[in-house]
Amino acid sequence: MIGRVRFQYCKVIIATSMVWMMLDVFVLMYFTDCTDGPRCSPQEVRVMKHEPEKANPGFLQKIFPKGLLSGGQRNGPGDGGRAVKVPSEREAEAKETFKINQFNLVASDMMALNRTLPDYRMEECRKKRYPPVKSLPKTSIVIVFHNEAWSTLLRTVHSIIDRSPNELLEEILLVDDASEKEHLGSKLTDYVATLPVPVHVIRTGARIGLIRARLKGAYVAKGKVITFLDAHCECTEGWLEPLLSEIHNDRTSVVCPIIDVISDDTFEYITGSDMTWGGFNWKLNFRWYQVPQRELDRRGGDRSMPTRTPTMAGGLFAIDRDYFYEIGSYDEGMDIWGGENLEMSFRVWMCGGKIYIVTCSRVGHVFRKTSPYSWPGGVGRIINHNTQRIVEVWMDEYKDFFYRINPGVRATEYGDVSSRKKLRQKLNCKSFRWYLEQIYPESQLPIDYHSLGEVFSLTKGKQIMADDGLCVSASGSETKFAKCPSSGPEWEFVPKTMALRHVNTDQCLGKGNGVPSLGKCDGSEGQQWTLGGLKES
Ligand code: UD2
Ligand code: MN
Repeated sequence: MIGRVRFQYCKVIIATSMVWMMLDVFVLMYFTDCTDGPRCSPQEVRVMKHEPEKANPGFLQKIFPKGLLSGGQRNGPGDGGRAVKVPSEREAEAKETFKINQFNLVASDMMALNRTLPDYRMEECRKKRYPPVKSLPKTSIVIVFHNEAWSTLLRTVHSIIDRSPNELLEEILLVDDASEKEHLGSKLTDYVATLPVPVHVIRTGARIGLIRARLKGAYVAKGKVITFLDAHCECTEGWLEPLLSEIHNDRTSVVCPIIDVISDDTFEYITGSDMTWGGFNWKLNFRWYQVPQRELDRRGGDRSMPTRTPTMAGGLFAIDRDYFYEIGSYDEGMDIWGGENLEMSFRVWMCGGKIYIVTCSRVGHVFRKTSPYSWPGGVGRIINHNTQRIVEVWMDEYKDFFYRINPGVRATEYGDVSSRKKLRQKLNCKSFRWYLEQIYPESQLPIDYHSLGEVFSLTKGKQIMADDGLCVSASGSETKFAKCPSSGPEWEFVPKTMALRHVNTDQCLGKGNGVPSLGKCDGSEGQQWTLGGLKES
């Protein structure tokens, strides 16, 4: 599907500038590869010695005095987290190559692999004192990738090495999920061998998808903690200590950094809100929502305290290695991409763990609008397969609600889930209702409801709920969607005519297109609604 791009290698010699001499750092030459003729952009690691560095741990820290790396003083493209301006003569090329990875490859290739970023932490975080490095657990970092670009992958690796106390890094494990790019072959293995931290490349052989690829990485990980990252991230100053320190305090905590946005267009580093947490909608899509007041109160208004989050985005988190296995690692029956984050979120909460967003830890991620790679068997089939595995194992009676809202999902086979059900039993996990009531009461999954047709539900509070927190509200002779609860009790079901009557205006709800209509109650078929749903408790 994706147009193959021919990668030729060429070499660019970059000499560092006088500024660097004045800064008393080495003047070095560095050889890098780039993709083809006119695109031989300086994809260098600036001021980096090109020699095997294994014997010299922490050399980046020595070269870059503290504060220099994080201060954004350099002035190359993208330094300081700034947007990259692609020169006009390369705009066409940038547009053309965007489809390879679904981000601006030209911009990424223009930036140093170790571009500088400011320290984005809030004041309170910078003041925090964590346990000394030697008492914190070491971590293995697992990064899985399929056809990742050289510059984004290696920038992820460099940002880890540059901005973590290297004593805390057991190793970095790069799991190659059957990539078909030449730059990810022996060139990658050779390159990472020069880095000052052990970096290993693991090959899955065949395309197994991100979930099973992560399991492969986890399997060989030696660190007491496993930290998972996507292959297009940038870690910022102080990102690791707060994560490890939470796990050190409580090994059943699964911790995520704040995920900042690296623009897919300019690679500008844009900080995300610390007031956001993870949820999901009726289709079981992961969604970011505003942290509710209840959770702010629990933290006594201290925004530097970790936020308890109902779900995690999935790509970036750390977990105690033994706990990862105790709690059921991942569902190996899941394919390629999707759903594993909700599966793990439900499982961790329901089976006794916790999930936090650690607001003192920030990692940037290139969010893409569409997926760049192939989906063997089709996107729909894969997502439906994975989603059903969540629904069947974890959602109890809410499964009926889910299938009624998403009838199409059922058409896909989902394989055998008996071992996952057994796991749930063995771990003595709580019910999905418990999870909704105790962990995610803000969820838009109606806790008590009757379902209306396939799309709406009538709640006990006499509201008609649709997806994503919207309620049907009357406005004159029409209806509109408004944030729930829209206003007081609005709708009641009239069993005799099977109508939904708008209490204040004495009109009835008709089955319009998309947004329902409102009209004089006439008992017609277009105003008849069937109620189904859960038994009332
Ligand atoms: C999000 C997560 C991602 C994962 C996904 C749901 C973040 C920032 N990202 O989507 O980690 O949880 O939701 O499954 O929270 N990959 C493979 N093999 C494949 C497909 C993907 O190795 O067959 C790699 C890919 O190269 C990348 C990682 O898996 O490094 C995540 O994939 P993505 O970046 O397409 O996922 P994303 O960020 O859209
Ligand atoms: Mn990603």
